[in-house]
Order: sequence, then C-alpha cells, then structure tokens
Amino acid sequence: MTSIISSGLEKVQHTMSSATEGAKIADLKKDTIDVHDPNNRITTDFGVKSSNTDDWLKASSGDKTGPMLLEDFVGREKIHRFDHERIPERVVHARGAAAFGTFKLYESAEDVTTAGVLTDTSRSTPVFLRFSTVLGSRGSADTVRDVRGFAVKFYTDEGNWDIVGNNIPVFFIQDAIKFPDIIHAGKPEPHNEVPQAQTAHNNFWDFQFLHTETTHMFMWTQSDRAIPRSYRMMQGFGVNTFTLTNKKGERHFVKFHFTPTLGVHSLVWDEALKIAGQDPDFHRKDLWDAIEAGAYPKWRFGIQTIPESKEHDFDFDILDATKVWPEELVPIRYIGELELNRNPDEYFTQTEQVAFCTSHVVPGIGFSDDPLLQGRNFSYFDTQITRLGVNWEELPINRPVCPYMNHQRDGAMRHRISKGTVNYWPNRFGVGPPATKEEGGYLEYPEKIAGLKQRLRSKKFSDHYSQAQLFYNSLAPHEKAHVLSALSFELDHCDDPVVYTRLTERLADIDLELAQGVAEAVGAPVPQKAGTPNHNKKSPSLSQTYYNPKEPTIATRRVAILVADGFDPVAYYGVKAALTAAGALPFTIGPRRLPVHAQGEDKSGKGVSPDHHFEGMRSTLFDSIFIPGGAHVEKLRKNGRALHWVREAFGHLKAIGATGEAVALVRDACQLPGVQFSSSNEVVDSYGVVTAAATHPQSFKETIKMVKGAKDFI
Ligand code: HDD
Repeated sequence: MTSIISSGLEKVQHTMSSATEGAKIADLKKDTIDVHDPNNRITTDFGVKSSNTDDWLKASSGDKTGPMLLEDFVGREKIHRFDHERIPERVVHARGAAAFGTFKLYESAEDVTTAGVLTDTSRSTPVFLRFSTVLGSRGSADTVRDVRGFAVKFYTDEGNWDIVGNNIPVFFIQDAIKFPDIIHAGKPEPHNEVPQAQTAHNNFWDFQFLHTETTHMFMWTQSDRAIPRSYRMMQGFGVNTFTLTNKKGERHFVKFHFTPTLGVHSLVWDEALKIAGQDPDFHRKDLWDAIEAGAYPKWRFGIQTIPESKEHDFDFDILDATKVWPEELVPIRYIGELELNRNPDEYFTQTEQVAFCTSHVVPGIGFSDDPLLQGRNFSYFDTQITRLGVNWEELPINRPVCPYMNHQRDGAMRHRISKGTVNYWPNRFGVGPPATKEEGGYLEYPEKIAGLKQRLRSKKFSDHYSQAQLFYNSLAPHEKAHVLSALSFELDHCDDPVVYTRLTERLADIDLELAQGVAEAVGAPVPQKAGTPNHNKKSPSLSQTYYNPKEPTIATRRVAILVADGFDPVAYYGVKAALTAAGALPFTIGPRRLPVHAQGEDKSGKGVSPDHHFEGMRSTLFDSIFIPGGAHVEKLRKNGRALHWVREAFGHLKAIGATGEAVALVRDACQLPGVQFSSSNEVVDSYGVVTAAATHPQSFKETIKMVKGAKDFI
C-alpha cells in the first residue's frame, strides 16, 4: 500500500517490538513465505519451476504464431487461478481494515469471571482487530455515514474469544429475526442497486419509521459518531449483553467497552463527503500509517457488570440491545488495555479471511438471553461457510494458538492431518475425550428456564423513545446541530413524501425543535407539538465531547504547512520541528514538488521539496494548516487553490496557524468579521485561528495546542 506519510517525511523505521511477536505471529510464520527472498523462482502450484509465464505455448511456424495449445499447464493454471480469485464479500461489513495487537490486563476481574484473559494480569494476549463499515461493498469509501464495525479476536490460552462489536453502543433492532429486513432496507435498493454505502434513500427511512425500536440507534447514526476522524479515535462496544461466571458459580451480566486514549473525534459532514471521493482509503491508510510510524493506537478496555439478582432493577430491559446501561447507573470498570502494533502481511489471507463469531467464547464468559445475541450466535458461524468453506476455522488467521482437536475431520479443503484410527467419541482407546472442568472444559451456566414457547418480546422492550431522548438531550449544542443537518441531508435524498413526512413526525417523539428544523429543511409539514413528552434527562458520557483527553494531544495529527518561494524559514522550520517533537505529522505543501526557496535563499540553494503540491492534495486530508510569514504570502494570495485551502480548512472548523504577513492572508481569505487577528507580537486565538503578527516561539506552541481538534469549541 502506498503510504501517505512516506514522501518527504522522516518516516520512523518500522521496528517490531518483541511484544508484538507474540504467539499468533509465531503461529502465522509457519504459513508465511517471503516474496522478496532473492532465491525465489516462479513455480507452478505443484512446485515445478516455470521457465516462461509471459507467452502461452503455441503451435508456430518460424516466427509466425499459430493457435494456442491447451497443453500449456503453466498458462492454464495461471488463468484458472485468476478466474477463481474472488470469494463472496461479507454480506454486511464488507469493507474493512485490520491490525494485530496485544491485550494486557492491569486489574484482575476474578470477582466476576474465571476467564484467564480477564483474570491473569501477567498475560499478554495477541489480538486481531478488524474495523469496517456496514453497508458498502468492499470497494466503497471509508468516510461514508455509517456504523463502524469493531471486531476483536483474542487468541487466548483457552481458545479464541471474539467480541464482534461496533463503534455505537446500541443496535437498530431487538430480535435477530429482523436483521435481514433492516439490512435489505439499508443496502442499495433492489431494482437498480442504488445508492452505494448510503442510508440516504427511501427504503432505509421507510424501515426506520415502521420500526420504532430503531429510533435510538438511528439518532446515533445521524450524530458525529457515524463519521469518525479515524478508526483510532472511536470507541468500541460489544453492544450485546454477555455474562461472566466466577469461581463460586455466580453470574453477572456484562457489557464490554473499548475507549480510545486519543479521544473520540469526528469529521464534519462536508469533509467526509469530499474525502469519500478524494481519498476513499482515508481510514485504512490512517490506521496503517500510524502503526508503521510506531504511533500505536490504544484503547482502555472496560466492563459494566450487573449481578444476576439485579437483572430487573432497571426501567429498561438489560437484555435489550437497543439500550445503553447509562454509566451513572452502571459505571465502567476499566481493567485492561488493547494496543494495535503490527500491520497485516497480506490483506486477503488475514483481513479478508478473518472470521468472527459471537459464539466464540472461552470458559468464564457466556451468553445472555438477549434475543439479538442468540440469533447472531447462529448467523456468524453460518455465513463463514458461504464465504470461506466449512473448514474456515483452520485458516491460519482463524485458528487458535492453544492446542485444538476434535473428531470433526473431513470437509472441503481440510488440510490438517489428524493421525489415528478413530474419529468418534467414545472409542475403544479412550483417546480424544472431552475435557473435565478441572482441565478447563467449557461449562454452560445452569440457568433455570421455565415457560411457554411463544414468539414475543419482554414488556420493557416496548419503550423505544426514552433512550433516544436521553441520547439527544446529552449532546453538546454543536453535536445537536450536526444531527439536524444529517437528518436534513438524509431525508432530502428521499423523494417519497410519505417517507420524509412520517419520519419528521417521528422526530417529534424525540425533540420538537429538531423535528421542526428537519421538517422545514426537507419540505414536510412542520409538527406543532411533541409526540412523546421529553423527560429532559441527560447522561454526559453519551456525548463524544466527554471523551476529549484531559491533556489534548496533537500526536498523529496531520498538519499542512503552506509555502511558496519566499517563505519565512524561521517560522517554517520552527513550527515543523515543534510539530514533529510533539508527535504530529507535518507535511509541506507548495506550488510544486520541485524545491521551493526560503526568503533570502538563492535559487541555486537546496530549498525545501514539498511533500505535495496544492493541486495534488486537499485541505480535507489534514487536521490543521499553518502558514509561515514571508514574501511568499503575495504569491499565495494570487493562487486560487492556496486560498481555497485556507477557506475550506476554516469552513471545516480546523485549527489554522499563521505568522507575520500570513495573518493578513488568512484574514482576507476567510473574510470573517467575528474572528480577531493578531496585529502585534501577541498571540491571538479566535475560533481556532491562531495568529501572531511577529514570528515568535509562543505562536508555535499555541498552534500546536489548537490542533487538538477545532470541533471541540465550535
Ligand atoms: Fe453482525 C458481520 C457487528 C448484529 C450477522 N457484524 C459483522 C461484523 C461486525 C458486526 C463488526 C464484521 C465482522 C468482521 O470484521 O468480519 N452485528 C454487529 C453488531 C451487531 C450485529 C455489533 C449487533 C449488536 N449481525 C447482527 C445480527 C446478525 C448479524 C443480528 C444476524 C442475525 N454480522 C452478521 C453476519 C456477518 C456480520 C451476516 C457478515 C460477515 C460475518 O458475519 O462474518 O453474519
């Protein structure tokens, strides 16, 4: 993959720490070949060296070619393998990116579970984490408005444990039987396969109206959560309610949480739309580059637990996947940390062939009666058979690192050889028996079940608006404004009046002002009164501003430094060095990639070779821009594309830094009466535009501080 941070940057050498060479990487090495080995020669799949793979064997006379011969096993094999290269893409979450990493526990949860991975603090458990979008095909864009998948495979000493989660803590539906309907409604419409990777169409919103249970989740998808800045800056949630069982046999209900140490940050919608075209691989490159640069993304791992005896103490059903467990009621206990520290070696055999299953649990961890989870436990296992074949668990990325055996031996593409004369249990030799409890055998919790066989949902499942209101009430004003714009965008793309009218009516069950704003925008009758009264309760942790790190960091943020011939070298080199020292990624952007010269520098001087030119990149792909002062400013003023960089960055709420002559450039480009600009030595920060008329070290520091994410203060 071409690295977007490579050119012009002193790229940090990719050195693998010994921690990353864990049990799983060692296991995969058994199946890895190095294509770059100079001793390699092309062979057929059956190992015979090929002397020519460029010309099909032909019947020829002299230098005149005749018909091609079927006899050519090299040619036939090459085309045959090509013809069968593709496998079915995932029916959902088709587009993804993944990385290896390590999970470390810093506090044992032995009071609630016996699982080694959650009790043994001396362990370092290898993980593989795949991020994804849900609705788009494999070739769709990264920055679409969508839920993001957050699927983690823990290769534990007791077998694989998968948390197949999302970056949003709730789900659209309560019962797995509805999954095909919601996905069909969200995917491209069946008659013309339009639109790709979008929920902005009639069918999706028709479904949302007809299923009140989706209200909470669709409010999340219309918030900034659905357009993350980076996979590294979003939360992960197990969503479903699982269970933990401790040594005493006591059971707790549990929800799993991953909280990113970089905070939770998003794009703005216009930016996301543009990036989808300008760099459809934006998120996967961001993840790849951060790991290559040694800036390993980290998440704190936490659990919310509820003892079995308190299952019914809440006014919502704790087994309902459309509900959060508000942190005020059930605090998160952070007990571990997950770090991603190694990129995959190959996309297909690792990121594409990895297969997650909610039913992959290890002793000490179990299921609840959450009806969404129960259905998922069937679906994941089943889908892998279509995608990968019946022996999918044997694939290198999927197999466990602990010993595994059973008497299921055959099936298509089985390659493991099990030696021995019996393939059943019990057998006359007594070999291959099930494990006892002492040997670590998985024991189901003896849950008492009594009841009638019926198709129903429990009573509390019918409250569909309380938490949708709770979520919306908890958002910061700018987050609410973004929800209004998002809904207005989505419903603008629905041309059936029934769809957008009914949906705006539904919004009145959440917030009247929101419903009115959206109705006005999309041309629906404006609701005059709230459908369901708002309870006005809030839960602060539902706003993503809650996760802003206490110490804002600029680490891994992309900063564009705009230059033309005649830039102020003191400001340029000073800011660049300060940014690098703070872990940011500075990029020089100029009118050309050939050298650009500093003020006072002779044209024959070495100059600075920009990483990109103004036409080659866009402001959307950076978190912030800085413009040093100097005579170059006059040239930038005459460059429409450079001015667009400044205006667009401001429009996308990005931090902008300028010194000296560049202050006036920013002022004129943005034409903003409300923004103050420095006219002296003093550093002025107004709306994220940080200016200092004179070049002075404080301005570098301030610029860096501001790049923490301008969205925090708009
Ligand atoms: Fe699912 C894939 C997350 C409900 C059926 N799902 C899939 C992936 C993620 C999720 C992250 C991609 C895994 C990967 O990277 O390979 N799904 C969720 C969450 C859900 C959820 C958080 C609600 C709590 N899913 C859900 C239901 C069903 C499915 C209710 C079916 C009854 N999901 C699937 C699937 C997929 C899948 C069809 C497609 C590819 C795969 O499983 O491996 O089986």
